[in-house]
Amino acid sequence: MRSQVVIIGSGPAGLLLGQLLTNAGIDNVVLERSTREHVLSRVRAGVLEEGTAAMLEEAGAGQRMRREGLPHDGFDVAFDGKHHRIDLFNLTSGKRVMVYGQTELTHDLMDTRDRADAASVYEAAEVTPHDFDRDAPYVTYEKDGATHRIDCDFIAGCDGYHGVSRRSVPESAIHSFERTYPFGWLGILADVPPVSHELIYCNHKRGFALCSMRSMTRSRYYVQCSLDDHLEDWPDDRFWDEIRRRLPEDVAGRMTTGTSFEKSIAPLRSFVAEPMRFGRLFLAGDAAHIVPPTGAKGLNLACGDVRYLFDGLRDYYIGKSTAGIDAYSARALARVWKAERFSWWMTTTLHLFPETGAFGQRIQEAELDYLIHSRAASTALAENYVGLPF
Ligand code: RFL
Ligand code: PHB
Repeated sequence: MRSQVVIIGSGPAGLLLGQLLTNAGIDNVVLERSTREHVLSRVRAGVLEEGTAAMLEEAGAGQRMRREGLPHDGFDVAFDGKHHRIDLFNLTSGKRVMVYGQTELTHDLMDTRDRADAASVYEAAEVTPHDFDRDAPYVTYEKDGATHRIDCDFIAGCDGYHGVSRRSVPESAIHSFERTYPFGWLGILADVPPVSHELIYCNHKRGFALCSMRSMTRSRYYVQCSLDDHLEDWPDDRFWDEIRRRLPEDVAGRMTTGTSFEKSIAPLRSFVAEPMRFGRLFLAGDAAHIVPPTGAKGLNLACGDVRYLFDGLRDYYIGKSTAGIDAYSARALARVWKAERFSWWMTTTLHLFPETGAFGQRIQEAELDYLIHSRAASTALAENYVGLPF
């Protein structure tokens, strides 16, 4: 079999790239290790930048988001028992974000791909990219007891942090940068109305907390937890008690609690692999970089990579120019590092870091005080949160 582009991974990056290519008449196959149901069962991101929402529209998959997504013009930062609004809309001259779950976005892109009759192979085992340092790359995989081969022009590695694409590159050709954080996020989903119509990011001496949502009847809440914690340590009652202790009293007092139907612990990590192109293999999304979730940047950054990669591939096939694909890695990395900086900064400013001691705590207090009293500081936060331009 032959296809112009083989896409490894059916997450947001792979599906969005696939749809844009399909719409441009560039044929592509998506190879996914898991089942479609498994991909859709992962609860992850919730906040889309305007640029991400616009790309979903461009791909022809934006109808449900337009109907069901919640546009947000601001969010609250809470500390020292009080909360302060960051007015995204006014600080950025009219930009906002869209609260719409990654699960929904993935669902919409899968449905759009089905309608376009584009090829996806789920439960593709042992997916392996070959010869991407030469002119005729190909990808092999196992399915139903047989080995399959797809010859192609390019391979897009959109297979996440644990995928095969980055691991296929010789170690000497890749440079990785990493920071881990000494805590995790315990997150729950519950069918209770959100405590506030906007998100609340909360710094507290017991640790960070975040109030988010999926709809006006479904809440997504997080608390900073220890990396040694297990889900059994956190029955719902303990979760609700803990998050209420961390929130300002007026917020905690009006919080509706209920039975959670999803609960998970995620470690926090910053990671970048450079470069993002190796001959005819491109890395995009979590395959190339990870951010801690505090700035809501992971999914958005994956879509930013797809912007540059799709534009480059379109120029290659339709404009007969290699300029876009040649510039891909440098353009994507310039934006990636800014989002890495922002996510690291938001994580550092809002979480409890016991090892930084009293000095670290005073610096954090000064940072937050400056943030809410300086229009310049609030603007810098708002500008990064709504998303830097592509
Ligand atoms: P994905 O979504 O990980 O998709 C990769 C796909 O590749 C498949 N795969 C393979 N397929 C074939 N062969 C192999 N060898 C393969 N290995 C892997 C996988 O099964 C999967 O289907 O990467 P992508 O597309 O780059 O998308 C990135 C986003 O998913 C990620 O950045 C965000 O979810 C991060 N993230 C958040 N991002 C935000 O923008 N806002 C948020 O609020 C936010 N919250 C989060 C998050 C990530 C979390 N976790 C658990 C990592 C909250 C959490 C808890
Ligand atoms: C979420 O709703 O899951 C969410 C929102 C904002 C973040 C991280 C996660 O910064």
